[in-house]
Amino acid sequence: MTDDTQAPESKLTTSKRKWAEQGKFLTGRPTRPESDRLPPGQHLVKNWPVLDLGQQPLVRTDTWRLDVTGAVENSLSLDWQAFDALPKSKKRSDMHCVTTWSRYDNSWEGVATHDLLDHIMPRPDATFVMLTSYDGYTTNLPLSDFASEEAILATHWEGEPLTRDHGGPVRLIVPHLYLWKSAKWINRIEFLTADQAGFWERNGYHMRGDPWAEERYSDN
Ligand SMILES: Nc1nc2c(c(=O)[nH]1)N[C@H]1C(S)=C(S)[C@@H](COP(=O)(O)O)O[C@H]1N2
Ligand SMILES: [Mo]
Repeated sequence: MTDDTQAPESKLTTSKRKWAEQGKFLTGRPTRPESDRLPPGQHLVKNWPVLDLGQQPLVRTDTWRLDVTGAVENSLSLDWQAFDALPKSKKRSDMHCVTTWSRYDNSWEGVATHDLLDHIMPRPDATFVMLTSYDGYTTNLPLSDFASEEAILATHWEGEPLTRDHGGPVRLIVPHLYLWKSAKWINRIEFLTADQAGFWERNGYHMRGDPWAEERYSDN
C-alpha cells in the first residue's frame, strides 16, 4: 500500500506484536525481555574476573564456621557438617559487577538463603543483613534481597567446588544486585533492624546496588 496514513499504523502494530511477544506491560511473574538482560553500562565477558581486597584467605572446611546472629529467633553457629546437612539447591543466573562486566548463565549449587532463613527465623523487626567474611570484608543488603528466590550460599560453580580466589568454600550469590554484595569466604550473617554500611558502602558505593537502576555509587 502507498497510502501514507498506513505507515504509522503498521509500525504501531509491529511494536504491539513485539510487546505482546515480550509480555510487555504484563504484571505477574517478573520475566525480563532478552533485550533487558544486560543492565545499562555493562558489557559481557566470557571469562570470570577475580576482584577482592587483595588478600585471599585459605579457609579450610574443618575449621570453617558460619555464624548467624542478630535479630533472629534462633542464632546458629554452623560447622561444615551442619551446613552440609542443609537442603541443597541449584540455580542458574547472570552476574553483574560494578566495574561494568557481566557474565551470563552461571550455574550454582549450595544452600538457598530461604532454606537457611527457615531455620533461623528472622524476627519481624529484622530488615537488613550485614555479611562478614574471612578477609575482613563486610557488605550490607536489605533482608528482602538476601531472601530472594535466586540467592544462594554457593559451594559449587559449573559443577566444580568454588575455588579459593572466587570465595571458596562458600560465598553468597545475590544475582539481581551488583556483585560486591555477594560476599566471598563468608563467615557471619548478622540480621539488623536498621541499615548499616559495609566496606564499599562506606567508601562511596550504593547501599542497595540494583544494576538495572545503575545504583553504583551513593548520592552524597
Ligand atoms: N570477602 C570478600 N568478598 C567480596 C569481595 C572482597 O574483597 N572480599 N569483593 C567483592 C567485589 S567488589 C566483587 S566485584 C566480587 C568479585 O567476585 P569474583 O572475584 O568471584 O569475581 O566479590 C565481592 N565479594
Ligand atoms: Mo566489585
